[in-house]
Amino acid sequence: MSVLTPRPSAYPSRVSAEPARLPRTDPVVWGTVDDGPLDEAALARFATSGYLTLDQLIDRDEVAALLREVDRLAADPALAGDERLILEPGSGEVRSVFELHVLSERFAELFAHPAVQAPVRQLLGSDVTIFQSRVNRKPGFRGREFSWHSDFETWHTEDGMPRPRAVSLSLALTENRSDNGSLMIIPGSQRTFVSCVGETPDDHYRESLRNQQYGVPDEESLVALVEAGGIETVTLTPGSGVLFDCNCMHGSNGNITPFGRCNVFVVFNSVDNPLEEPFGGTTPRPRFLAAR
Ligand SMILES: O=C(O)CCC(=O)C(=O)O
Ligand SMILES: [Fe+2]
Repeated sequence: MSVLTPRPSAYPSRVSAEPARLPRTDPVVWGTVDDGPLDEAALARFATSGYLTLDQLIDRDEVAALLREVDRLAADPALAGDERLILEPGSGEVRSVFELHVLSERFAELFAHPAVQAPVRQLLGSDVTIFQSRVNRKPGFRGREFSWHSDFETWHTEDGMPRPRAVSLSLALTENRSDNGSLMIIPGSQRTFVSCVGETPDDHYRESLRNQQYGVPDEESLVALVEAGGIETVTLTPGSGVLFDCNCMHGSNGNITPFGRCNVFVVFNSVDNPLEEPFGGTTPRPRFLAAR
């Protein structure tokens, strides 16, 4: 483990023995109603809740084709042992495939589609680049949970994303039900930065992708956020999606139902928010996690 020199930041994390809740000093919505397809009400909803659902972004045939593409990538012998494939702890099944936009023409085209890009550019008030993409399969009976976290906490501390000016799209390829491990969001949490306790060992990402141990928000902060905003479970039909702010507190339960939950995540970062050196002082993570 190397000696870390964290850099000064408006969003410090993993530098103190005490957790803290800090106000977000940046906007949530950067563009205006003139910049794109979302109306005032939708922009206001995103600013208030930190997320917005988009109905039927793609049709059934495209959903089926994307599911086949995910299966193909997960089984591709050329990718066996590739660090972009993350296995479930225990079962060894493929849990995630990263860098879909590099590995697959079909996903690259999907992420470039105006139906996806236009609302994202509007929310971020600029052109965007893909910071990260992945598919998270959550198989029936044994899909593991994702503990509560803010993506921005990690991207700032470990990847040097300066500002919370990034938006994720989670696109459902299977039904996201109330009981099969759908995304849960704490509405309003995007306005608070939860500064986490602990430090970050270098090169810990391999383990953290399977089981997050750093950048874990404290329970008192989670209680406060939930008391203020509640918890919303984002149910989605196949082909629908949810856009959520990078500092939203979110997570998902395990899946013990027979209904697999398979979602594609793509993260768009503003071109005006290029990555710097990681604020936590660690070595930058590889491109498949944080494209520079
Ligand atoms: O797949 C999920 O339910 C959540 C995944 C997530 O939040 C993440 O990978 O950062
Ligand atoms: Fe996340």
